[in-house]
Amino acid sequence: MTGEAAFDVVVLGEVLLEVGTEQPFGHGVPARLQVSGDALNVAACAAAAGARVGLACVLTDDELGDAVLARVDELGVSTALVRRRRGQQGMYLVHSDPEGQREFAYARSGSVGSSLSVDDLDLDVLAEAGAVVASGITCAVSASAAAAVRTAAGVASRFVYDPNFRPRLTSAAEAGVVLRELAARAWLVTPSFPGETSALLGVGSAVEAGRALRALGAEAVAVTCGAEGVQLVAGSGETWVDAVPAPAVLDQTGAGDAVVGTLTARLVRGDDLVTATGLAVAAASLVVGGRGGTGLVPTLEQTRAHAATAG
Ligand code: KDG
Repeated sequence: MTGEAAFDVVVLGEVLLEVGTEQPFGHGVPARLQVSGDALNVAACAAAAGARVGLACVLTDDELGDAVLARVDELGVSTALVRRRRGQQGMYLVHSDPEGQREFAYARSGSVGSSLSVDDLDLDVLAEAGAVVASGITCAVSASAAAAVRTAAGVASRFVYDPNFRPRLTSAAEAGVVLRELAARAWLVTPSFPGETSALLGVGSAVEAGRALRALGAEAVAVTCGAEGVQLVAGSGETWVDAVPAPAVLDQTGAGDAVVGTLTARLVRGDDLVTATGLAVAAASLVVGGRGGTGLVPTLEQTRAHAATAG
């Protein structure tokens, strides 16, 4: 190991084109094209929160891939770990969702992003990174991507796992098995309550979920409880962190990713768990004021100012 690591945070996953509408889908409905995907949303928020961030993903080797790559760069995320090859860019449709209730409609089966594999990873870079982040979505998109996540979890000094359960990509039973396996290697796990904690762990409270994941081996658990706050369960104790009221709620897409990205970045940059979580909930409460996963990515200055309003 020579000197400082290249990255504070490396995120693994698939970048997706996002087609967003404000009305139910239908022929002729005006749509907005954006670049998103949970990995990019996490990476963008981590970069905005002051971390040096790399995104390990696969993009197409055409003009569309060039445009997606330009957006990754524009969000302050390094493109050094991005691989390019022939294939189809994955996408999803989202109808702006203030309540956070809707399922995404995907066109990603066999996409270039889901072809991510261990061969695409630089294991030395992952081992040196301050933290490596992956999600249940990445585990669900293909066997090769799931293997890449397992390998990354094995080499990372701090592995962060966001279960991000998507019933259109996997079953609760399978996602639960993957969660249990990866929790055992995790520095931080970020399930959501009540959806993921009940479907994947079969527990009825956020604290029980945190305890169950700690018992499986996770060092710390941050159970996100939507607009209420975050339940932390860690070696240092069990702490509740209140959410910060959102100034505007247009679309909840990416709110959970904002928590994961901001929390991971601030922990790696040296904040304690409670302070980092306070900033993470503040960032998420600003993100819901934008449309799409990366429609509004607050700067660290904006996030700190917003967190301060919570008193
Ligand atoms: O967390 C938000 C993501 O779910 C959204 O950006 C779409 O990445 C996405 C996915 O694969 O569902």
